[in-house]
Amino acid sequence: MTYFDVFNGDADGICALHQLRLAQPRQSTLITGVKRDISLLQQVTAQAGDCITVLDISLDKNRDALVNALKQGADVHYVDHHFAGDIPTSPRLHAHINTDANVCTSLLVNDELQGAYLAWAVTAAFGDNLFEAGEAAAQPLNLNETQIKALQHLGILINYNGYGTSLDDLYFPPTALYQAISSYKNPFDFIAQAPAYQVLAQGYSDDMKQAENVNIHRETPNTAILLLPDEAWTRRVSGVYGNLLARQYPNRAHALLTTLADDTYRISVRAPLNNKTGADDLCRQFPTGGGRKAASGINALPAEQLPSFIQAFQQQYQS
Ligand SMILES: [Mn+2]
Repeated sequence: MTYFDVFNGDADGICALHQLRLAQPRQSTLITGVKRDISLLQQVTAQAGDCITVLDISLDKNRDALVNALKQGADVHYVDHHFAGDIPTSPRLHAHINTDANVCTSLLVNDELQGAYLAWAVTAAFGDNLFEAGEAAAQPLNLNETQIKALQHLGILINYNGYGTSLDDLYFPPTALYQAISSYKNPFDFIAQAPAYQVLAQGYSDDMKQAENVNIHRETPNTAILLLPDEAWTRRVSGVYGNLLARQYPNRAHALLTTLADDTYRISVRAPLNNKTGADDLCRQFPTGGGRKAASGINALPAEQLPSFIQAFQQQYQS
């Protein structure tokens, strides 16, 4: 019998697993990848009696592998907040899915664990750019302003580490970052003591300085499109920079486009923070698109579809 932990390589995925394994330590096979690598469940070759935990990856994008694992006789605990579509019914599937725009997987896990490791769930909410939900969830911790800011920055840094086209772009493979975090019950100790924290803080600061020099490519009163070169720093920073812009301009929707060598665009969409809707529907209209209501993306938009993407984006958020 094998345990598999399958999790998104971003802050939410890592902090969700971290909470679960603090509560219930287990030797498991870890399966993860860069944030956008979400077809993860197919990497599991399940056998009867195996226990699979799946965190923070869309069920809709993993349904075939899920159905297959259940058919093989594995038990699956699935926690997520992305679009799920039809959820298979099986006595072996324990699905905890909530696509509310103000929850994240780590907050759902926090509910399951009755707040046992709340500070890590709050960290993840900040990582997923859920600043209001994160602060609301943090109430019982009675943190001061400085401590809240520290968890916000930690969430952003762990999330930042997940962005890239391949693992080569990242400072740490997400398994390594999870392992670096796994011995810390308290995120403030991780911040104070872990060398990995210092590495991420420096990398983030360098990348963000470059991002702030990028001009806006197209702008309407409620939308802005930025065009980024395809370099390791843009692959790392585009998602967190999009989150920052969303917080700075809460009434504006943002699309960050990266020109790729094969004549496609990688796109990150952020709905306005004051109107967290539609980003998932918008991106799903295009090949390789998906995500959540507030934050979504397209992995490889063919160049000839760029005008229709821009039109659909501007139309979606025109008012
Ligand atoms: Mn998430």
